[in-house]
Amino acid sequence: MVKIRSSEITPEHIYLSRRKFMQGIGAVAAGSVLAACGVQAPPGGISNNPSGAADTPHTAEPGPTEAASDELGDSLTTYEAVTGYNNFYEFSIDKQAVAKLAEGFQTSPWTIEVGGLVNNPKTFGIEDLLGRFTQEERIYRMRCVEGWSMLIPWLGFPLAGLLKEVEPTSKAKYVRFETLYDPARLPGQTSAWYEWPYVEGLRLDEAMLDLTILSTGLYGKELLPQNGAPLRLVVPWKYGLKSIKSIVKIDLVEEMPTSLWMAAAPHEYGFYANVNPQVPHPRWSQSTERRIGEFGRRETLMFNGYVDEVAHLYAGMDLAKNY
Ligand SMILES: Nc1nc2c(c(=O)[nH]1)N[C@H]1C(S)=C(S)[C@@H](COP(=O)(O)O)O[C@H]1N2
Ligand SMILES: [Mo]
Repeated sequence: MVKIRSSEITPEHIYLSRRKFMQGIGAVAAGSVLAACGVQAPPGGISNNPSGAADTPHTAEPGPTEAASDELGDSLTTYEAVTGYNNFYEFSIDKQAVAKLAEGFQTSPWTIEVGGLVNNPKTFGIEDLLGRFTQEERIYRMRCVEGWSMLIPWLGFPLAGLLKEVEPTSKAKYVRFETLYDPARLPGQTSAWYEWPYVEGLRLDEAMLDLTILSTGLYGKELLPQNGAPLRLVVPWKYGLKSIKSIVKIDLVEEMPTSLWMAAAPHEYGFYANVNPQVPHPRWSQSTERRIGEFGRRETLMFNGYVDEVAHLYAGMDLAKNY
């Protein structure tokens, strides 16, 4: 069992921005409503559209987040860096080439099939999800397993809400996610180095945690293709590789899913991928990280600073073995 030093425990009052963006949108294209609501959301939250009626879409530049920092006092990573320095191997392994290559990637129409061990399997259009679940802002640290990190104001909704709708059966123990497989549109999928499509997984209790969200936007704007439009997972206490992009399929399963990274390099990547400064990657230390936009390196925090929220999930587990 890895000891958690008290210096690594986050402050009591975790600041999670919960500005509510929208509820029950009507027939208007989801993207424009999302953008419009980003502009109009009043400080302090609550839907700006309590009647549920569709607003006239606005095309004004979506407003940035009202908060400039996280609960640790660190500044948001710039929009330019968040949308210009990306890992998305379906487009390129060159982080600075992804955005350009992803330009024009069609994210509409888009459906997400949710099934497996559930009583109520359902296929959702992306606009159904935007209409059904209130989009909240969550300011989360993102720590890539490669040793760099960002602070990102996401828009999204808890995965738990979606899972409750499909009613997992008592046999369901894990959630398995799949990215779109379409080599014509995702040229990186022609590379034989990896087993496509990209797959990730969570234990059901990890998936049900309020911290775990499906994201549809960031910085008050619609998600861009390079960030995993139109729907990607965000699991902030785990290395960024768990936060799978451009999801088309979510299955409740009994067995632990094998992720793309577990299949590609089983000695380097396990199922959990929890951020842990005390468990090195076989080829490099994980004790520090480079926050994009900063000089020098900073200490990596246990569970990426979300100890209070998640440590109980791993009580009694050997985190060096269950990497
Ligand atoms: N489908 C898919 N999802 C993915 C990846 C990818 O290559 N393909 N890269 C992962 C990795 S390693 C990281 S660090 C994050 C990066 O997210 P960002 O580009 O939005 O910052 O996405 C994750 N999700
Ligand atoms: Mo990553």
